[in-house]
Amino acid sequence: MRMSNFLRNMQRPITVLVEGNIGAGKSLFLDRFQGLPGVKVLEEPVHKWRNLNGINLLQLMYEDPVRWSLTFQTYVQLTMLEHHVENSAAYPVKILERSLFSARYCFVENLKKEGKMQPSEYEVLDSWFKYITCDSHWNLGADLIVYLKTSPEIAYERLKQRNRGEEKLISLSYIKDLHDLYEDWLCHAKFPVQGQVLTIEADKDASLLQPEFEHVKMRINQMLSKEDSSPKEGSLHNLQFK
Ligand code: TTP
Ligand code: MG
Repeated sequence: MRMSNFLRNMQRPITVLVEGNIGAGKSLFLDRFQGLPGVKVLEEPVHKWRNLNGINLLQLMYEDPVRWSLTFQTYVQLTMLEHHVENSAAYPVKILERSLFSARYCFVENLKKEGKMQPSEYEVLDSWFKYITCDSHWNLGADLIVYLKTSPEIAYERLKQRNRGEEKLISLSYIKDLHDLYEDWLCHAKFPVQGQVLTIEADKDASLLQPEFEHVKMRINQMLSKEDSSPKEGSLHNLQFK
């Protein structure tokens, strides 16, 4: 069997992407899934972006995006791919913070629009993206996209409060532009959408999102039950979150 066919035919766990603007509360929402049986939670690899053999690519990108955005987004694309394909055979459910898709449709798109990424750089990155995500290579789809939707002002307020050093240079208009691209992708389907979208109004405090969390668990349970009626090899039967 050719390698590409082998990879395409590999079983993929039920895959949930948690998406939303910077400061939307993705990490806090993801924390709720930690420790659930059969669930692999993969947080966004920001620590790698801040320390690649001692180099802080995130900092370089914010300080001088014209010079560093291609380098940074190339590394983001690699680390996101690592998460998508991480072998989690023991887990029937995998939950990712962000994805290859938001990196491409929101961040890279925005850098190009702002003129911070050259058309030549954008095309090279996009060629890699197309190669990676094209059906014949990896099985990278998703079953559910949980979109934590915030107003840009609230997301901006949160990131100011959390005070991550590299993000001091972020402006409200940058957050607004990212918000519009998220809306273009997940509400208006201006880019391909990989799975069902569940939108959660996330302006309220993260501590108040328990009902929404229960709803996501219920949706995952429904998907697991469907699988049990035609079980995939390696899937756990009767896995129900309580
Ligand atoms: P965020 O997605 O903002 O992660 P977060 O943990 O800050 O979000 P939340 O509060 O919702 O948990 O990503 C971290 C940083 O990386 C942020 O400054 C934005 C930046 N980034 C890019 O510049 N390009 C990209 O493609 C991605 C995915 C992130
Ligand atoms: Mg986070």
